[in-house]
Amino acid sequence: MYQPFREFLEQELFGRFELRSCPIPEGLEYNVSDRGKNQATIRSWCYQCSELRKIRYTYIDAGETAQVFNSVIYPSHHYDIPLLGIDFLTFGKKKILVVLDFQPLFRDRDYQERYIEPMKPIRDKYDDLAQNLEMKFYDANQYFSKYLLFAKTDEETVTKRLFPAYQEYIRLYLEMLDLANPSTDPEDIQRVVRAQKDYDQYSAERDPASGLFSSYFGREWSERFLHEFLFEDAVPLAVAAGK
Ligand code: BLA
Repeated sequence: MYQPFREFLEQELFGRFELRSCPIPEGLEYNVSDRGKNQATIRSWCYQCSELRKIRYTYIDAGETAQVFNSVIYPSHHYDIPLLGIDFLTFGKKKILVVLDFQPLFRDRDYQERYIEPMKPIRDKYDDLAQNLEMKFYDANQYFSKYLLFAKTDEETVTKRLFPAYQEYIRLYLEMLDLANPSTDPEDIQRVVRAQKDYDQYSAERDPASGLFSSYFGREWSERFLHEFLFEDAVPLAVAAGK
């Protein structure tokens, strides 16, 4: 269901950058779960280039039971621009939840002006996809912008509205990156290193997907996937507590 979204992302990235594959830890690139008749596969891709230090995306295909496309793009630490976050989920025939955002690393006004305000015209055009839903797992004021797309929707809207909105957001993001000035100031760079790391920590601790992964692929695989691939810069709680 979200394959055209994945293909579009790949075309844009491969067309603009010299991408190199990043290794995905052994066993995490692909998995298949056979629970009765509902087979589920999970596959992930990871690339980098000089402007983008980690581009990762994952597709879960459990047929009619679940279709998920999830991605985070982390710019190089020389850029303070937001992370690009994508989370499109379909469960069964009915439940479709889509989230798309430029995930801010900082919250000052200047940052907002530079990197978030440019999203407004697109956000306004796709008002139907910005539903101001309440967040249960995350804090909407942390790592989410005020112009995120966040909607409970249906298949037709995914094709007719989300797809063009997605194309516009991705193109804007890549244009923004193109125009951004990489910093060479070690302090700026350290500030971005910390902010991206905090994002991983925050996300690893809150990610509502760990239950989903565990149910398909077991707890142990799920933990590894979360900490060794999705949010590899997060320190697992047990380690942080010195256990
Ligand atoms: C919610 N994301 C969810 C949910 C799941 C995932 C299972 C809960 C859906 C429900 O309400 O039943 C799934 N999250 C995943 C998957 C991965 C993952 C499969 O990290 C990894 C492969 N989530 C993101 C990114 C964004 C994001 C990058 O990973 C930003 C665009 C947003 N997901 C997001 C939000 C919600 C969500 C805002 C709703 C959570 C809430 O209500 O607090």
